[in-house]
Amino acid sequence: VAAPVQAQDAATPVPRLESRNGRHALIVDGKPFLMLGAQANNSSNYPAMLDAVWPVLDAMHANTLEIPVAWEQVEPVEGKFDFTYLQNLLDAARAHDKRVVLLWFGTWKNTSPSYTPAWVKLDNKRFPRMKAPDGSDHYVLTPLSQSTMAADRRAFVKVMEYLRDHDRQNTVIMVQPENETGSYRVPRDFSAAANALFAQPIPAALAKKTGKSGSWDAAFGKQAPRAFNTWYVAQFVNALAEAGKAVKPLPMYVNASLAGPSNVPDPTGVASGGPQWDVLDIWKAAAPAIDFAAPDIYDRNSANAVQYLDKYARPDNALMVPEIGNAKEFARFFWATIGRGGIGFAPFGMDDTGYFNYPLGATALDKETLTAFALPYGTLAPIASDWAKIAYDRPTWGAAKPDDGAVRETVMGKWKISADWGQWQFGQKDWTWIPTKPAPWADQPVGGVAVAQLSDTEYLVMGDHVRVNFSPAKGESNGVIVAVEEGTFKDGKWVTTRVWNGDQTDYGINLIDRPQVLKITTGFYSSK
Ligand code: N0T
Repeated sequence: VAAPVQAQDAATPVPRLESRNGRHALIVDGKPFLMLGAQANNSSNYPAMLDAVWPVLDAMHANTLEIPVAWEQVEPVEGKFDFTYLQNLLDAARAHDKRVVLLWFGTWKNTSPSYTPAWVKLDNKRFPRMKAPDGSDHYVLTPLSQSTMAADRRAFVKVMEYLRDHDRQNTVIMVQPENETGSYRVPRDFSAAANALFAQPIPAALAKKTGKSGSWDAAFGKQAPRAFNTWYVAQFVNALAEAGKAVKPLPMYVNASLAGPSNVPDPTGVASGGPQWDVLDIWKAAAPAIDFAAPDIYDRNSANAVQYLDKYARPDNALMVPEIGNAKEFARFFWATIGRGGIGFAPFGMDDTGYFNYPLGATALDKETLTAFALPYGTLAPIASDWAKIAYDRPTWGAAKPDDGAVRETVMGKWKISADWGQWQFGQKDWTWIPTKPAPWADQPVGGVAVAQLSDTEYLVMGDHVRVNFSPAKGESNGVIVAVEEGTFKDGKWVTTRVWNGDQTDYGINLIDRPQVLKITTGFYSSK
């Protein structure tokens, strides 16, 4: 299910992100890795809570836990570091055969300093809050403070040193410095020093990246306060990432509290400074040590969720979904994510501590909810590395059932591939010659498919609650499905379990509620 167990303490190659031809791969243990992730609740970052985490990950077939480590817990007293929890986490993750993505809750956690140590929270002179336009203190620590940055960086580097010295087997595969950075309501620091900086021309690196010039106002208009804060937050986070990578060069990413999939948000109505899709170029210019930015998706509207995926899947930005709601309707977006070459996915709040962030996610982790994620993860778990390797090299496509249930289709090579929803496995839902009742999933927000084109004639197909159809792209009448093989990969080679035919293929390829992997071979017959 998960990556092979490493001998305790044996050094392995440090995980890295690779990109080529606009596609991306997370390399772990020297080979492509698909992160079948799950994020624990915010306050599960204590040894006593970890036992409530692993059974949920096991039930979902997850291979990676995303979990915080907080500044307040590693440096409760300035200069005195405590890594008891981190060691506990490494030991337990290894015992449960899971990898870890470590979330550094420092200066910004959902913008707020809530996870900073008391000695930071209470010293507003050394670690100043932003000023609102009226001169009052805003709750967010300013990104312009060098003393805040230096203190946060020192603690973060200690964490990275601990990993360098105690995690030679790379149980921790990625690090997220800070969490949902930015500032709500007040889009930038309005202190006198900040105002002076705001009156300066924009930095040269930003001018180069964006082709803009002049003052912040001249370059960014209404978005100027947000662009300004984005630049300085990104520089701050970059300073942590750069120093941390100098110690141990793990991949590092940042996550965004999203503010709409297509609009340019009002700077006062967004986590201003965070890596929302419309300011990614600012982040790229200011934070070269950050490997990618990632969307935290809590929007159940299918068109919106898919637009977010498209906005973050860029040749210069690997797609990874570090948080998505854990209600069952979010599970379908796993297929849309990996079909876009996504390197990982993680529903949020996956532990048995009894906390639920509804209305963002589920009201309870009942069997139905867990199964919605366990099915796609269970499909990919045995072939996760094979898929990640294929997706790095070959064209892929994925779709989630849209809210209106419309068919989704694409052209890959010589074939049109369509995904239909709410069909039984036999026949057509619009048949009238025989009484039919709708499939139980027909009115449910479930269903998805992922396809990889393996060669000119072969396709790998996976999904759930979907009917997949292949037809010749140009309407040729001599196109045929040569074989539909169910199977898996062993040592990187396809192994067939059985061949689907007859009822199993007469009405399309129906993937409903089993973890099945199909290899479909197509062809065009000649009459000569
Ligand atoms: C997410 C999660 C956790 C007025 C929410 C989403 C996680 C963080 N934040 O459970 O806190 O650590 O990254 C923010 C969504 C805000 C919606 C507020 C509406």
